Amino acid sequence: MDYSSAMIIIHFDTFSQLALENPPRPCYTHPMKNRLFSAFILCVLLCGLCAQITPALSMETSSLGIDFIKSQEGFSEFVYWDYKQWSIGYGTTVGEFDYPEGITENEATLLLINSLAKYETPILDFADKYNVALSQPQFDALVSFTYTLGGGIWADKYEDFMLRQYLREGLENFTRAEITQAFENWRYAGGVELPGLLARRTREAVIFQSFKGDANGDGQIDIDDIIAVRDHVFGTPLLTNYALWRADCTGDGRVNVEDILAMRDLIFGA
Ligand SMILES: [Ca+2]
Repeated sequence: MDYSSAMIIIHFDTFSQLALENPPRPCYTHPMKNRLFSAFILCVLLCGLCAQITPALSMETSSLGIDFIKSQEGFSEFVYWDYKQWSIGYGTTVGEFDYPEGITENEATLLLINSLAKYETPILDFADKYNVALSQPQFDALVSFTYTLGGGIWADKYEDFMLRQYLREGLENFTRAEITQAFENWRYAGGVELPGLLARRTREAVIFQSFKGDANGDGQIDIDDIIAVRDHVFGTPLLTNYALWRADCTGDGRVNVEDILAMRDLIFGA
């Protein structure tokens, strides 16, 4: 919801109500007060406009995104050597001799959350610079991607890598297979292909290409998605995480019969 617009509407309604209850009285107002009031109103309007045209700058990794990174990193109570650096918890970089007593899972989650800004900011800077709009699943997938590669990957000197190129040129110009491949290209560490890293890239690509109605995440809305949501609604809840996000076709935060009807309308026409 655009709260800035709502606030302005509420303010105008309040002003209208006050005007009805208190008819204007002739009075003297110093010209400087008029100018200050005009400047104040202009600032309020400009702030509202800025809030509307820079939504990407306020994005944060969702709780689903944090859970995904945790699931991919795995938990380590003690410091360990992770390819190029010492890490602890859910892959948080630390010094070799930090946390000699180890950490709990809650402490590790806090360390992870506190470290996310350094991966989120380069993505947001890139998105802002090239006017790239990102959905929440797209942003989450890019944060997970960047978590393993470092924020420097979004620097201009790496402009030849495919995912970056696709984002700049518009994802609608590329196929689902091409976008998946753009993620899976980053499956090597030290020149060695790592199956675990490839699996993570594939999962990131599915999250990245999430859209409402495609419950099973295969890239299209069809009868299989309706069956998946039907089974979830009428049987044992089966859908979790981003599948639940995709199944929420109406976008009201719940998965129910209304989503099945919305998906039916998308498939067969309203
Ligand atoms: Ca589907």
